[in-house]
Amino acid sequence: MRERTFVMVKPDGVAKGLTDEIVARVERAGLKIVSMRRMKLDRGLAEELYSVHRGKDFFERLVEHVLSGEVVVMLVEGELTIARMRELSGATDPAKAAKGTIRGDFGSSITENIIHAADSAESAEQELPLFFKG
Ligand code: FUP
Repeated sequence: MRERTFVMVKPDGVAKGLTDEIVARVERAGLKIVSMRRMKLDRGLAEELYSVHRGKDFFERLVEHVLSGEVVVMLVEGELTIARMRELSGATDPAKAAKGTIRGDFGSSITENIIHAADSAESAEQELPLFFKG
């Protein structure tokens, strides 16, 4: 099933110079980056992106992290893209993420875990329009 999903290289990933590496991994997985943009989030957008986590103890830390520098947002398309981007990303906590995954290879903590990838079709539908029109 052809799907679209939302992916974001977080500020720690951009700062570590990992954008090209992540683009290469996504493309090698046979997925297509339809659109990509480097940008700085504002607080409203960051809080909307993570609105499902509002009220949790890590919410403020998470928002502060994604506001701490530039991010690279991507619209990614392909067969089973949502599941495949989650596989490429690895477990949320880099300490638990498998080697060969983006978080397992490069993440330093559960907050500084390099990449965001929508976790379901519903999340992708909510997140994509925040960043990409049409
Ligand atoms: P994921 O979908 O893998 O990004 O993970 P979650 O939706 O559970 O969490 C979203 C983001 O919240 C994670 F990328 C990192 C952050 N987070 C924390 O900082 N602390 C936690 O205990 C859990 C999540």
